[in-house]
Amino acid sequence: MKRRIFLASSLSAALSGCSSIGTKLNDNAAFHNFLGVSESLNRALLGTHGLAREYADSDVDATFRINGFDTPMDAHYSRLQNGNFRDYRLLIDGAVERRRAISLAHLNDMAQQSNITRHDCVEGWSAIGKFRGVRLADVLDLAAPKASARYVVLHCMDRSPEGLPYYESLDLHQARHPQTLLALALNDKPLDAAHGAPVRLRVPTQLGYKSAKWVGRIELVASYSNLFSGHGGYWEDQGYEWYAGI
Ligand SMILES: Nc1nc2c(c(=O)[nH]1)N[C@H]1C(S)=C(S)[C@@H](COP(=O)(O)O)O[C@H]1N2
Ligand SMILES: [Mo]
Repeated sequence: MKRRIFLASSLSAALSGCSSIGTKLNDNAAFHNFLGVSESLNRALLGTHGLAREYADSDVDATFRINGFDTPMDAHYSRLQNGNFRDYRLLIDGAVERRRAISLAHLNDMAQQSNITRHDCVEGWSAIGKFRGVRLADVLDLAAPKASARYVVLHCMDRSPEGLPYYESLDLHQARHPQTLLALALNDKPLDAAHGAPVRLRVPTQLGYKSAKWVGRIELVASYSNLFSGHGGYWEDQGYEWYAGI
């Protein structure tokens, strides 16, 4: 535990922030080595099958920092937001038996699950928040992934300053982890726009950048190598680790 905190703060010293380090990272072999060491250490210390620690209500941080790209401001997102997300549909497609387009009302009617967990950003800050939503596993069941499906790709509604869409991926094991949620609420309030309204991923066993905000589409794939730059996520395409376990 101590060692993990040390690693996180060393990372923060090495980095200036998620949104400004993309190009620097690719050239930085020392950083890559360091990240490799911290990855294997973290896996050795905590394993990949355990549960993230859950906290008490009294541990919840008063403010949950906002990080990453700006809230989408395009016509599509603005229209959804102005209509209180009544017209939002979570699309599930790719290697599934049943393509789905699921409304927010439907997601809110499904069995809800909460966890109070710590979000760890690779920049070296953490925040404890209470997330409520549906298990990603339950949502996947609605679409019935085919046997060929190995990864769950989350396509987001925001873009980087260069115009690249944000996306992330999990393998089916992480996607079906009992604490992995499609979160609809943070600290007992519906997600606000800056924290990813109306639906964000919350995966407390992995670093913050895996917890994709503003999720619009979930695609089941056999491999993510054909998507974007082929590394399974926006930050992964800039040189970050894909697994990113904590
Ligand atoms: N769609 C999208 N999801 C994202 C990001 C982003 O820029 N776009 N940033 C990631 C990073 S680096 C972090 S630390 C968290 C921040 O979530 P928060 O704003 O709720 O703290 O969202 C993650 N998910
Ligand atoms: Mo982050």
